[in-house]
Amino acid sequence: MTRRALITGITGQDGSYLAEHLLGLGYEVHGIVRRVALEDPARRFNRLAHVLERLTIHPASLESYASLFSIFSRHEFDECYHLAAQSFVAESFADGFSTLNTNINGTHYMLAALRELQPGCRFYFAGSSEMFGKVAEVPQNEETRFHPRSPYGISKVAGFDLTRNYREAYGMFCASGILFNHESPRRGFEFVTRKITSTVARIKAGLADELRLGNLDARRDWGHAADYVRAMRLMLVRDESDDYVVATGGTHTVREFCERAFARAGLDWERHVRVDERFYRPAEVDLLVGDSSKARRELGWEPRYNFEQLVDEMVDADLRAVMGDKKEA
Ligand code: G4F
Repeated sequence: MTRRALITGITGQDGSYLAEHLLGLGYEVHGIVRRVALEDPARRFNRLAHVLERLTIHPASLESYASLFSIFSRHEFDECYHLAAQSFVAESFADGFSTLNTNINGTHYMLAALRELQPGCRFYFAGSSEMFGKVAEVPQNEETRFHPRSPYGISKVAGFDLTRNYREAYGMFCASGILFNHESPRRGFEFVTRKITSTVARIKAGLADELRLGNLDARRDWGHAADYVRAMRLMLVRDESDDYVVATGGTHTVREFCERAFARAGLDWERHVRVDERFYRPAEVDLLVGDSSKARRELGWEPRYNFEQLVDEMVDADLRAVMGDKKEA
């Protein structure tokens, strides 16, 4: 029987890779998007343009329990991937209230509506390494204590706790992935990796000369989003629900990302990168590196991309995009 999946956040980086992955496995894929997105399809669905005709899109808002209830009362799902969130950490410092409202209530509404109407639907929650924050140990695994350092991280800890509580209190199949940073050519421009690779391309094309960044010493465990969405599904096809760290286990500084990205385009990063205090955060998460041995052992998951392949793919894609734009201009 064809399995039917619902994805919140389907227009984002992870949502688009997950939709492709599930379609490739023969799933019927549905997505929730806000009504405003439907009014601007060319921009909002750009990551999904190649598969859009194969998807069923429902207008709904994570801020409205009634709109989610309405979808679950009309359509039955086998699996629900809850990816939608305000996911930019820096923005969560600027507007903590709306990050907490959207991320916590949105997750709670999803779980409550499922419990009411489809308690048998399997639920995936997009947890984050930001939950570890001021890390208690290195590397971090499923047992590591949470100490979030941003409103975003706090909202993800609450979502994680809600998800576990629905599993324990109501016996629902609820799993959380604790995903470390995952990037790709579809990453939003506000995140540091895409900010770097898109600016590298603009510098190479002569459209910009400098790149202003914050903390170059921050370290992240960067993987590829296409690898990480495979882990999400593997969590939902197990006999029992559980929580898993998904990470490469490798760590690099923002400086090292710059070095590799500029070199890929034949540029010297030190000639173009400037440190700008405006991009520092009130509280930083300095050393995130994940121990994903449980996911590798129990899910049979492992990443296919390494750090260098990830950076090169992102730079190459941005170079192609900028050169294409220049030709058209
Ligand atoms: O790319 P970032 O903005 O990602 P961050 O904060 O690690 O969060 C991402 O990964 C999380 C998983 O751990 C997700 F949960 C979250 O939703 C998001 O996807 O920043 C990475 C690092 C930070 O330490 C930041 O201080 O890069 C540093 N950085 C230095 N200069 C910068 C900049 N970050 C941004 N966005 N812009 C800068 O100019």
